Amino acid sequence: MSVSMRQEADTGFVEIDNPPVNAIGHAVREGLLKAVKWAEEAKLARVIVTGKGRAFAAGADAREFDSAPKEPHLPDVLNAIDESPVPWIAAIDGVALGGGAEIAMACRMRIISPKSQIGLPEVTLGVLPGAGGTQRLPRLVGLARALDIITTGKPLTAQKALEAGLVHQVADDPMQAALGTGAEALQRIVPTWTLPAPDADEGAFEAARKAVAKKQANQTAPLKVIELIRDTLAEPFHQALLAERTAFLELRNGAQSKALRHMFFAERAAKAPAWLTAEPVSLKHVAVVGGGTMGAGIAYALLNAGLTVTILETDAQGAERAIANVEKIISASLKRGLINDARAADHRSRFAASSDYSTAADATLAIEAAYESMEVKVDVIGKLEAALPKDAILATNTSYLDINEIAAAASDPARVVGLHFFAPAHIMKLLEIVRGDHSSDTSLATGFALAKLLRKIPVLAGVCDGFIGNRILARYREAADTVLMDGATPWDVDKAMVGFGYAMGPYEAQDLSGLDIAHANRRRQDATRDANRRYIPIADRMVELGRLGKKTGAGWYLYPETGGKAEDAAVAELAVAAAKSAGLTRTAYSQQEIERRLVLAMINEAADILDEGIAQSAADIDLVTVSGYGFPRWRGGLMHYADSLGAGNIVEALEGLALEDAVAWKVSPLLKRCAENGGLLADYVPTR
Ligand code: 3H9
Repeated sequence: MSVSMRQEADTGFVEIDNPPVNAIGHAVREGLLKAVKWAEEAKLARVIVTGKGRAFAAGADAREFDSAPKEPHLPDVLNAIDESPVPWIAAIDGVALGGGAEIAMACRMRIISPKSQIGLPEVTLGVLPGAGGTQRLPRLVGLARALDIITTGKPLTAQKALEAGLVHQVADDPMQAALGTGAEALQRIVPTWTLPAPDADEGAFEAARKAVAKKQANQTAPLKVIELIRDTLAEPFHQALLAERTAFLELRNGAQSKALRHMFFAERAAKAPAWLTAEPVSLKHVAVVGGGTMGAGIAYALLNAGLTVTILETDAQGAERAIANVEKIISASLKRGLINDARAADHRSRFAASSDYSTAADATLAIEAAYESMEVKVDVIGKLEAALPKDAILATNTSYLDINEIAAAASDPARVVGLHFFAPAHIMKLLEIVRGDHSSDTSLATGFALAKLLRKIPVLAGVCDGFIGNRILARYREAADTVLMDGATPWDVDKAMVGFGYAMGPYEAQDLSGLDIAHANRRRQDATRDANRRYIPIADRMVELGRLGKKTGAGWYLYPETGGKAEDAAVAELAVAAAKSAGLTRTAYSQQEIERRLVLAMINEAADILDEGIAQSAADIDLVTVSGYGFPRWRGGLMHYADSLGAGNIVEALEGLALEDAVAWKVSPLLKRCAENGGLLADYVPTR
C-alpha cells in the first residue's frame, strides 16, 4: 500500500506508506490524489497527512527520473491539496525533503516534531524543486531565506523551520497537536498558493548568485533556480508553476542531474558484496598504531562511533603526542559545535595512549597507521600478533606498500587486511578495503562493518601499487609533470583542473600534502620503474631545494607569512631549465589541452584497474575519485564521465597521444573492447 486513508468522525487520516523513506513515486501520487477526492466527497472538516516509519517523505522517487513522467504529476497533486476546500495538516515526524517538503507546504498547516528536518535538497540531485517549492517557499519564508534554502539544499531543523516561518508549530507529538487544531483555527490560515509573493529584491538575487559562484561553481541547478524565481516572482502562481515544471524537466534530463543521481545511488549501494557472507568480529575496543595526524584522525572517528580506542606508540613521548593530537581534534569539534562537553568527556573516557601493547590485549581490531616503511609495518604486525587475541583482525592503513608482503610477516596472513583511510580520517568519507591474497572473509567483513559504523563509503580494492585511488593519482601527476616539463607552468595546470571542477589543482594539492611524501614514493619505485617510461625530474629538484610545500613556506607556490599563495617565477624557470637540459623544445598548452591530457591519463589507468579486477566496478572507481580525490561530483566520477565521452572517442584521443609517447599512453585493452563492442565501462564486471 502506498497511501492509506482512514476516517474518524470528521477527520481524515492519510498515511504515506512507501518504505523505507516514503519516496514519492507514481503510486504515492495516485494515492494522494485519490485521498483529496475522497476527503472532499466525504465532506471532511480536515485531513491529517503523515508518513509511515522514519520519514514523512524523502521527496520524489529519483529512480523514476530516468523514465518519461507519468500522470498524475506531483505539482498537480499538490495543487489539488492546496486548493481543496478540505484543509490538510502535515504532521511531520521524520524527514520532509524535496517533494515531501512540497507536500507539507501545500497543506494549510505544518506541525513538526523536534527531531525532524525539512528542506529542499533538489540541487544536490542536480534539479530544482519542481512541485511548487520555488513558489510556495518564498511566499512562506521570504525571498532571501528561500533562495538560501533552495540553492544550498541544506535541510532545516524543526526549530529553524519554525523561526523561518516554514512550519506553524514544533510539537513532540505532531499527530496529537494536529488533532488539537480545530476547524476554525484552520480556516483562519489561508491556502499557501493564495499568499502574496514577496517583492523582487535584486540584492537578494545578487547575494544568492555570489554564494553559488563561491561554493557551487560549474553547477547549473542552483543558478537556474535563482533565475527562475527572479523571472516568475511577479507572475500569477499557476503560470509560474508551468515555468518551474519546464525548468525542472530540463534539469532532470541534463547530464549534471544524471551524474549526481548516479553518485547518490552509488553511495547507497556501497556495501559488502553479496558473496561476502562471513560474520565480522565484534567491535568494541580498537587499537590504533601510531598517533600522528592519520592515527589521531582514525582514533577520533572510532571514538565518535562509540568504540574504545588505544593508540599504541613507540615510547611515552609518542603516547603523549598522540594524546595531544586527539585532544586537538576533540577541541576543534567542540569549538565547531559538532559535539558538546558531555560527548567530549565521553570520548576522553574511552581513549588511552600507551607504548605498552598489552594495554590493548582485548582489542579485536588493530589499525596500523605507523610510518610508511615496510620494516616498521612488519615490526608492528609482529608486536600486535604477540599482544592481541589470536583472532583479532590486523589492518594496515598503508597507502602504497604491498599488503601481501606485510601479511607474510604474520603467522596468520588471513588476519591481515588493508584499511586505507584518507586524511583527515575523521572527515573524509572514503575507506578503501584492500584484499590481500590471503585476507580472510572475516577480515574483509570486519572492514565493511567498520565502514558502516563510521558511516564511511567502503570500496573493495585489490593489491597493487596505490590500490585504486593512489594508482590513478600517480598517473594524474605524471601527466601533469609531463605538460609541466614540455611547456606549462604549475599554475597553468592548476587553473585547468580547477576549471574542470576540482577544488584545487594537482600542484596546490601536493603543496598541502608535502612534496617529500611523493618523493619518498618515487625512491621506493626506482628499482621497479619501467626503464622505457619517461621520468620527469622537476619534483626531485624541488625537494633538493627544500621546497616541500606549504609547511616549508615554498613548494610549487610561495606561501608568504601574510597568507595566501603566490606564483613563483623560479619554479617556472626550473621547468624551463629541466626541459633545456633534456634537449626538449617546449610548446604552449591551452587549458583545454592540459585538462584533456590529465583526464585521459586517469581514465586510461582506471580502465586497467577495472580490467585487472583491482576495482570491482566502474561505480566503485567513481566513489573513490569523488570521495577521496576531489573529482567533481557533478560529473558523476571518473568512469561515469568517461562513459559520457564514449570509449570510441577516448581510444581515438589516446591513440593520438600514443604517437608522442607509446609507453605513457598505451591504450587500456578494456577501453579498446568497449570501443569495439559499444559497451559502457559502467556495465563491465571484472572476471579476475
Ligand atoms: C524531488 O523531490 C523533486 C521534486 O521537487 C519535484 C518532483 C516533480 N528517491 O539514504 P538512505 C532510497 S527530488 C528514491 O540509505 P538514510 C535510498 O536509495 C528528491 N530513493 O537512508 C536507499 O535505497 P536502498 C529530493 C530514495 O536514513 C533508501 O532509500 N530528495 C530517495 O541514511 C534509504 O536511503 C532528496 O534529495 C529518493 N528521493 O537517509 C532526499 N531517497 O535501501 C534524498 C532515499 O535501496 N534522500 N532513497 O539503498 C536522502 O537524503 C536520504 O535518503 C534520507 C534518508 C535523508 C531521506
